[in-house]
Amino acid sequence: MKLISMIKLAAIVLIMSACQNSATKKVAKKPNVIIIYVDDLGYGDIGCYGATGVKTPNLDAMAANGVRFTDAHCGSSTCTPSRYSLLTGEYAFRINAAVLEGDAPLLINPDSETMPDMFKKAGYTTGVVGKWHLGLGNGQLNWNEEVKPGPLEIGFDYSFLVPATGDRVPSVYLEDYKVVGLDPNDPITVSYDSQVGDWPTGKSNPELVKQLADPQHSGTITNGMSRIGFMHGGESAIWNDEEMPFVLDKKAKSFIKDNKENPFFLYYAYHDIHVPRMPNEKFLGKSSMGVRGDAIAQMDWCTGEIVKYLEELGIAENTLIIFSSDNGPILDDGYADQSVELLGGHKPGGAYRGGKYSTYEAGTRVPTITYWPGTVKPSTSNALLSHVDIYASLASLLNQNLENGASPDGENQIDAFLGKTTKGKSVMLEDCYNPGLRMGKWKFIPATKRKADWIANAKGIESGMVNEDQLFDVEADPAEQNNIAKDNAEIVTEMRAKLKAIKN
Ligand code: NG6
Ligand code: CA
Repeated sequence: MKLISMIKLAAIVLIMSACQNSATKKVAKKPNVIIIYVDDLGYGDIGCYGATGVKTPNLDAMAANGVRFTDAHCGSSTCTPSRYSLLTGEYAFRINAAVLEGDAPLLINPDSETMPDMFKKAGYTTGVVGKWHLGLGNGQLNWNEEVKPGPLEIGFDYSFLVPATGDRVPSVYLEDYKVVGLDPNDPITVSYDSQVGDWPTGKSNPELVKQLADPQHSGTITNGMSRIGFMHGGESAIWNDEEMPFVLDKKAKSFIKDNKENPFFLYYAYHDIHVPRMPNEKFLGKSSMGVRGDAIAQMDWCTGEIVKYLEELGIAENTLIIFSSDNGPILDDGYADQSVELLGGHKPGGAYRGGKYSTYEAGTRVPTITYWPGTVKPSTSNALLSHVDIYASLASLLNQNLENGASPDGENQIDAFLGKTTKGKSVMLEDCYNPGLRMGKWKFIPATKRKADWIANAKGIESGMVNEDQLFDVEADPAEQNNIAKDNAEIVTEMRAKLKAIKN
């Protein structure tokens, strides 16, 4: 080869490797994203939001070094609808989503575009660890075969699930399509209608349970707790509630480790602090409020573990964590767990009224923190935000177009989520049993004749379902005590029209 062509060749090789380098650098810059979703954590339940009965040092540090939101809302005041809107960017009322039983079919249409689909298109590996509660299968679930469709059909590459809730059977983990630890000679049968097999229930053998339960939670006893629904078999697969946080922590960490070299999205959904609350002995007595407070301490520990692990792996500065909850607080949600949640003036819903199941503010206004060391500047933001916007906001962060009807109800609020602006949504739906609307400081809940069946009868739960229009100024009256609908007829008319427009 002539010298001149050798020089040309060397130059080409140099340019090519430079291009490759910058391509790899660009890939490495794609931030990992972890959504940590707590179950039933109220606005006032952690230290940085005013908790008094329990210490949450890990979350307080995260908030002090991230953005702490004071007016961010989950999609709905119950689990299934909130998670549906988080992962699809669509309000759950559009498909009539409600709290699902443990054998309900998959709620998200596998043909629709989802948040994990968006991440995959952007070149990410996607995983879900923890509580699912979005249904599995097509309606004829056989837990002894491959359980699908599920998360893997809606965009996740990996899944390790608590299939529904901690208080619903089957009390087994599902990894990808398979029940973990299942002995094929001891198959699982599940029913939500009537007793299956001969395992004791909370109704037949209340002397066997660790916590007494209401009639709905008096089905089959597994690991000393009666649950909703009946199951038999799969004994070797039954989870141990007290070990659950460690099991989930291990799975979340191994997913992170396996993907530390490439961009990943992890949806990490805790079982805590949902019922049954059975924290590990490591956390018993960590709060002054009984097991509900201890479960908060445990949840705080789990969060600290993830932050520390990212630091250990050297990827903390390339990882955005979004921390929040799927609905507001609830005290005894079926079990008499002897907690003294209100001791010492602890306010699970903070200054707000209502809680889980409710359209009042505490139903959906939940602790929300974004944390991305080196990128997100520490601040407090009063931007009005909804989790329904997270999908569209992350798509914008990754320069992904939303196509084929993706995220129909989501707005791009990425600047607000990253604390670059405190201007959030101008109008926000609280997609609860009786949907309400926020417009700036105004909160409107339309009159309804509908009764929230058992919720209306449940002690201490204010659903917000009343037979007259309600309008509150949540800035001046955060506890929604003064209904000023009658004095502000024009605002009521405007907000009613906006609510109707969203519904249509
Ligand atoms: C309700 C359960 C409640 C809880 C909830 C789901 C009764 C009386 N109550 O139906 O205990 O499991 O469903 O909670 O059965 S959520 O956080 O997943 O929405
Ligand atoms: Ca919940």
